[in-house]
Amino acid sequence: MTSKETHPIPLAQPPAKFTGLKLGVPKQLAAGMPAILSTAKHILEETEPGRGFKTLLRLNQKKGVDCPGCAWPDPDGHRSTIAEYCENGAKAVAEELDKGKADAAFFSKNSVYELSLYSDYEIGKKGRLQVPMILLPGDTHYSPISWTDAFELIGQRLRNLDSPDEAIFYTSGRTSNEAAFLYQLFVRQYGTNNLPDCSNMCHESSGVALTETTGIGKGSVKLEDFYETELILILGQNPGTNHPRMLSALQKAKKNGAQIVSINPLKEAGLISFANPQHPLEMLGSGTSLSDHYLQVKINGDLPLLKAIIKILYEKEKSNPGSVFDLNFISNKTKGYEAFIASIEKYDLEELAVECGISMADLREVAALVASKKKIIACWAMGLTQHKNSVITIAELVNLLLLKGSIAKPGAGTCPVRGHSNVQGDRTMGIYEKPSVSFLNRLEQTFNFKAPHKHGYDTVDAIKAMQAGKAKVFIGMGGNFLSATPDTEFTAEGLRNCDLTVHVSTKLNRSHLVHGKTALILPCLGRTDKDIQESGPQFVSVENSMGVVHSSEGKLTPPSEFLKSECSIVAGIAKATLQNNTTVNWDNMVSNYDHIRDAIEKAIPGFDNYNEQVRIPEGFYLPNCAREGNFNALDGLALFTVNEFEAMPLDADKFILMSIRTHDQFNTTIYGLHDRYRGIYNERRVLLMNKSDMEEQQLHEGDKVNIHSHFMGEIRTAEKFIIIPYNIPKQCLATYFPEANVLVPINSYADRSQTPTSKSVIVSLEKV
Ligand SMILES: Nc1nc2c(c(=O)[nH]1)N[C@H]1C(S)=C(S)[C@@H](COP(=O)(O)OP(=O)(O)OC[C@H]3O[C@@H](n4cnc5c(=O)[nH]c(N)nc54)[C@H](O)[C@@H]3O)O[C@H]1N2
Ligand SMILES: Nc1nc2c(c(=O)[nH]1)N[C@H]1C(S)=C(S)[C@@H](COP(=O)(O)OP(=O)(O)OC[C@H]3O[C@@H](n4cnc5c(=O)[nH]c(N)nc54)[C@H](O)[C@@H]3O)O[C@H]1N2
Ligand SMILES: [Mo]
Repeated sequence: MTSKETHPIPLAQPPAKFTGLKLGVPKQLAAGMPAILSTAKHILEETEPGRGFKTLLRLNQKKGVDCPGCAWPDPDGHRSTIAEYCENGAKAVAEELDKGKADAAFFSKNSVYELSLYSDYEIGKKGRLQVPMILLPGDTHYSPISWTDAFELIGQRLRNLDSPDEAIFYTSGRTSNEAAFLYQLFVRQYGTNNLPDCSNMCHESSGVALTETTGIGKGSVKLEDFYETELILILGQNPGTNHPRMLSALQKAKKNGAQIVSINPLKEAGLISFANPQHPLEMLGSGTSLSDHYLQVKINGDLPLLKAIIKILYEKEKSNPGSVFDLNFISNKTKGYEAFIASIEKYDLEELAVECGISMADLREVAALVASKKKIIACWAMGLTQHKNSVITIAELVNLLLLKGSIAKPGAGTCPVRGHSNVQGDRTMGIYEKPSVSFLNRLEQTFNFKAPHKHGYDTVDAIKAMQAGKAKVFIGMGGNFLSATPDTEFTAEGLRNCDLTVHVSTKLNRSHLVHGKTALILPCLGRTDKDIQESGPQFVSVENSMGVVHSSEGKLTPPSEFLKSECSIVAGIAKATLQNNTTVNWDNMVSNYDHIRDAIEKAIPGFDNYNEQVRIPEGFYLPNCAREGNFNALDGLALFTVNEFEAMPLDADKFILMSIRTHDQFNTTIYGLHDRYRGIYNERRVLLMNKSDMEEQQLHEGDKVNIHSHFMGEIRTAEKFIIIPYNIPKQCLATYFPEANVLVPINSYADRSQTPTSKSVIVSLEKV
């Protein structure tokens, strides 16, 4: 093996290499036949077809396996007899059933530096991890280690820290309720609340805004509400790619008479029309048209847009009180109305229209539609949550719903569409750096110990602590911390500073390659794998985007006999770390996951008779005060909030850049190189730009540019992107993450939620 001196430091960013762009035409229709072909291709190429198709048939079925893709709910009643899966769910399964093996021989052939030269797409194709691996100081290659030694090493390092607050325990959103509960219990028995998670980068802004206004950080709608609603607003979300099963719900809503308004800088195919692959006859036609109005808002123009609509509604309401607003609801169920209305008066409609980039005529049309409807659902995702002012934008959306009495009644409410399949459940289980006192009290009573009450680091603070040498051990329960987080090179410095980095993972990713002085990779079972413990086969449970908790059971033989479940890995680390200083019988918990669920029932409200209820095939709903309309966390009344809009003018040579997902990726996992719906093939290093901006900048299709981001006098650069003319508002740009993360400054995050501003990066371009 070569020594460290001859080996450069592994790369934190994928190499800036082009793969051969082919341009097509952006699509007007989502799913259809190409989706079916793409599903079959991924399953056939990446899995042994028997295993692949067998799993697809059980995906999202009652008592089946929860799709490791997104958190969109499954129908409570009838489920398609073919399968409740989508093209991208199939890709997620294919990824997990990868035929390859990243085994000890693979790691001995490839040094960590050599692996870092691969693209993220290539890294992801190296197969499932097989055995625990360790990288000691000075090593260039990972080598195998036994589970016992790995746990001992972690335990010893954690015990030797000056304070438990020098360790960070990250969670991604695939971790089951059972594993998440054990994990946070271990971390709190160890003595810290340093539990950052992917939610910090995702829907944190929604959680903050909804808790403040409706008393619960979750959405209020059920899937059935889509079938009786009159109007659906979809802001900052690309469901055709990221929540494809949502399109079936939108289609059903349309068939039942609902209208849809989409608010998005890009014309996304999945918001235009949809041919349901579950209904073969639809494949022949042009599909169901979805959006009745499409507002191509400027990036981060949603707050002025919402204010403009509210202002128009208020004008109508003033001339005929009660004709637009639900005055009964406002007076019985809310507070803060007067102050809110007073604040709206001072905005100038024309100025708001300019700021959001939508014509007065379009704003008036959409406002008239909103005025005429009583049951409205608002859906949103990352296009709303990843800006500096995200929390107030979402709070303004809640204001709009409150004015219309469109919350806590059938067919209406808030719908933040969650990302990872169990990100919501992980939070319910206590994966949170700022736990409430009541949560901690119940945990303490259940387990008879004193939990730390001081709040811990969220994702941004965790990175800063590592970079500053204040945190020394990083443990990741799933995820790809390096590539998912902002400011890639800064985060890399933080991880490299650590004495120990540990990743519990299914597949190789770049976070394993940019490592602490000692590094461990602990390979775990995935969703589709059979999990056998002392008492026999186990199932786990998850909570979807609408608060339904249900079971998920993998049935396939795991790809290696050495894999452990996340639950048993947590228990192994906990025992080695806490030794006798624990009130939990970890072996007993893991021997039968019913024991973990019994503990959850005692510690967390809403899980009465958990073991019984979780065995109901369709699962059960958790209580939701906003859905029930009692807003009890807020003295019974939902809150109108005053959200000031301040224009943030851009210099003429600057642009606002959003980093988004292609159709062929799941976050940092790159399934393929196409973005089919946007007509972009075989290339990820692209920059979508308005044609007239291109002319002004004297740029042409195919030109290559470096992107520089500008923040408080600091400049960061992402190299080599190909310009593509695209239908996008002026001064707005789009590219893909994780490549763009190097541009997102560590200190640029949403007020109050600290979510990195991945959708509003101020940049300039340099032709190369
Ligand atoms: N196949 C697949 N499924 C996934 C994922 C995946 O990567 N792949 N990721 C999962 C996760 S963790 C999440 S959080 C979700 C993400 O789901 P999305 O939020 O749909 O994902 P993004 O690609 O970030 O898309 C953001 C959308 O918002 C728009 N947008 C950007 N900025 C603005 C703005 O300022 N205003 C408005 N109105 N719109 C804006 C973009 O044009 C884009 O359509 O998907 C989940 N599901
Ligand atoms: N610029 C920019 N950055 C973003 C975003 C953006 O829109 N723009 N989106 C943000 C969002 S919404 C999110 S949620 C985060 C995502 O951040 P993360 O959740 O940290 O990232 P993922 O890419 O989902 O993690 C993928 C890795 O998880 C591991 N894995 C997969 N399945 C399992 C499993 O069952 N168990 C375990 N233990 N490991 C598993 C695999 O090793 C895989 O490599 O990224 C954020 N970063
Ligand atoms: Mo997410």
